[in-house]
Amino acid sequence: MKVALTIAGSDPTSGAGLQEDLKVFHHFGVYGISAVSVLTAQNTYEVKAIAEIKEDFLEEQLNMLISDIRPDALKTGMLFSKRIISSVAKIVKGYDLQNLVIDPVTISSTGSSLMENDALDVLRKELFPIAKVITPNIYEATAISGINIMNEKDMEKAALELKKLGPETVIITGGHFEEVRSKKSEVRSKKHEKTLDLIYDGTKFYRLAGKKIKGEYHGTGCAFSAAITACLAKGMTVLDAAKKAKEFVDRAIENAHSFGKGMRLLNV
Ligand code: PXL
Repeated sequence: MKVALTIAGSDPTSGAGLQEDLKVFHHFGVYGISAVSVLTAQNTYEVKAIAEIKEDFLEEQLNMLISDIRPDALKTGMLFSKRIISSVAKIVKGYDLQNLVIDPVTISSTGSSLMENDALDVLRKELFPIAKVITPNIYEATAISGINIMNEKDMEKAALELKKLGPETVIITGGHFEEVRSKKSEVRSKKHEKTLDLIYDGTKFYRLAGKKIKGEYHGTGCAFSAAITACLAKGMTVLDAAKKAKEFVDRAIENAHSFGKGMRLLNV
């Protein structure tokens, strides 16, 4: 059996973070292991508090784990601070870990900041160059590339900029795409009810289109990047992994749970 590692924050709802990642790994028949980068106190409508894990302790978790069990692929989720990001980069390089998927988590679906202001630059400089895949959504891609994404052309421009930072493949997920566009043009026509994920590997653009499923969902980015990680652990190409991950997340959204008062939780 293949092994995948998640280095991510704890989300007590299990709707995102390492709890969700482990469920996704299991779904794909991959054995999941985890290291906690940060703790959150949250429910389906609010992130109330964030407690940092000391970077030395994160390194201790990772050294204990990886010196014993070597993952076939790994992903990072909410890393929160530049200290944590630097520790992760040191470990990935030190053990020469392959198949690193970075979900550059910066903001929660409920609108809370999940990253310190000065951390984005460290993520760019230290982690992106060693990544197999990065999976920003439109908001994250905008924040990281500096290109305000309002349409498909901007998405391409942002992908070109992000590729320059060193990852092998850039995947910009466009689940929020038509909201940005509709807000701008103040129209919500049927034509806008779609999603688009743009994949750029340095030579070609690939597009994964889907239909927008109404509602507010928590943890879609985590599930997508975890599914890609599991598929890479199993030896798939990035393109096949992305297709499988998209199908999986779409199904999990369609069958989402309404356990709490806020966002719906994916059925992974
Ligand atoms: O969905 C992004 C995310 C990732 N990781 C943790 C989170 C969230 C969103 O709330 O709490 C731990």
